[in-house]
Amino acid sequence: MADVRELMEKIEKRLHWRRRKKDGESEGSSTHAQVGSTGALLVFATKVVLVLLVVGWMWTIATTGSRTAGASEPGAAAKIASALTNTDAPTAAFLTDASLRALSGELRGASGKLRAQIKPAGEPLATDSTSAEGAVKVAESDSSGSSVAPRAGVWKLAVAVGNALRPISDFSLISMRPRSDKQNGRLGQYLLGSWPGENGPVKAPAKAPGSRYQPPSGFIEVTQDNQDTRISDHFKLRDFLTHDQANVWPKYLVIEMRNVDKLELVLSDLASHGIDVSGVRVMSGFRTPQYNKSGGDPSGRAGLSRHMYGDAADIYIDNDSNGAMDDLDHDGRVSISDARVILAAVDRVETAHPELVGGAGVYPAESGHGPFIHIDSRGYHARWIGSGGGS
Ligand SMILES: [Ca+2]
Ligand SMILES: [Ca+2]
Repeated sequence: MADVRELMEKIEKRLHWRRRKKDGESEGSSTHAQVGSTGALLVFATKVVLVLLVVGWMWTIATTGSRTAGASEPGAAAKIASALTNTDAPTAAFLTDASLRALSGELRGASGKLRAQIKPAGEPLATDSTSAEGAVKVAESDSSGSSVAPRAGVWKLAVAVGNALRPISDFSLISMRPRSDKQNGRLGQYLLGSWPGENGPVKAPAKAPGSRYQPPSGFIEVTQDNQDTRISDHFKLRDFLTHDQANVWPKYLVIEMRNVDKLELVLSDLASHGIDVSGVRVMSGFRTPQYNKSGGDPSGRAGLSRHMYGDAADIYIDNDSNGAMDDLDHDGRVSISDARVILAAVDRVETAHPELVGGAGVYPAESGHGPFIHIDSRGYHARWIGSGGGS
């Protein structure tokens, strides 16, 4: 029982740390913070009741075998099982729900809003999500219980404690096709082209971290069936596809979750400043080298565009669904100054998260699009006022 108490204390500490971090982000109004935490408590209480009903039996069934088999040396599964069979049922429910969140929490990024992890097929799953209390594993079909990313596709993950697997809801493991599958610039029928460095040296900026200009290690295979996979609270796979080869499937995509985390942090920051971000749109996410070089309108595109490396996005906020940026600063017109409202949020996020530093460029409206902002996480600070299609 002392072990269970120790486990719970550990989990509680981690949860409190996360909560403090959240409260710190929304310091502006104490009334707000109180209302927010009361709301969160209510939601949490509701979750505990639901979890008590749904999860209780899952754990009990899944851990019964290991309890009887390993009675001499009680492992983590047996500890949790004994907590579940304890008469103090709400505590047991809290333990299972809390341990799940503590173990899967790191996967959700600094924003807490990521819903996918992207790995080349065959690579081990994140080791920082493994701890004494359990591990994150694949939770599907023939790969169930594996600690390695399966063949290319979208998979479910689970937290494993002993023999018990509990699926992580709203979260996907996306396994990529390796870059070596690309032949003559193509994967299947889809044309990607060649990255700088694949056929010669790259002149990467000296201040950039070396790895940022390496060709990508793999590609996400996007099908008509999986394109709506959510990778974070506000974004789906399809939002980042290159706008070309409309009739070719599967398509292929590079996404660095680092930048998706940054985008979600920017949206959270804007929301905390009273801006409705529900209508956020990605104008341009990933661009194949082929498209970056020659497709569409290439004006204003950099030879080493971050869009080719999957850590850049051109976004705007369009809550009135007219296809263009809204009047975010309420000056009565839509202009580049509305993109600057988002830029201010990017500045605040980079100050709070220096590891996500990168480029930001604001663009005015032109024929074909309204104002927008380019946001990337290239690893060094860059700012510009743009024209054309973004870099
Ligand atoms: Ca609009
Ligand atoms: Ca305005």
